[in-house]
Amino acid sequence: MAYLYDSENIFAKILRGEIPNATVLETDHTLAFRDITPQAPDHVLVIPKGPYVNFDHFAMNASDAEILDFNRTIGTLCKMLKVQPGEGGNGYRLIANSGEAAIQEVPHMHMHILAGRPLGRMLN
Ligand code: DGP
Repeated sequence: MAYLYDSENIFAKILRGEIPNATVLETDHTLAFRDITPQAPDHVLVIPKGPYVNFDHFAMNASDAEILDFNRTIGTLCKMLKVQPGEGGNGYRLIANSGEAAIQEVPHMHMHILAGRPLGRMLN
C-alpha cells in the first residue's frame, strides 16, 4: 500500500506555522491543539509532526520514538484535561478516523480526544 502524503493539508500548514492553532501541548514529535469545531467541552486533536496520512501509515512507519512520544502525549493530555474520575472527570474517547469510510476530513494522521460531557454509545 502506497501512502501519498499531501503536504498542503491543513494540519501540515499548522505544523509549519502558516495557520494559527490553540496549542495545548507540544513535544519533540507531537502537537496537540484544540479542534476548531469542538464536539465536546474538551476536544483536542493530537498529531505526529511527521508526514503520516492516517493511523496505519503512522503505526507501520513511524519510529519507536515517535510512537512512544505520541502515546505519552495522549497520556499527559488525559492528566492535563483531568478526564478521570477522582480528578473531576468522567472518562474520555479517542477516535482516529482513517479514510473515506470513516469520513477522514484532514489527510494527516490525527487522534481526537473527546471529554467533558456524556459521550453516548460509539457505534451506530
Ligand atoms: P476528521 O474527520 O477526523 O478528519 O476531523 C478533522 C477535524 O479537524 C475536524 O473535527 C475539524 C478539525 N479542523 C479542520 N480544520 C481545522 C483547523 O484549521 N484548525 C483546527 N484547530 N481544527 C481543524
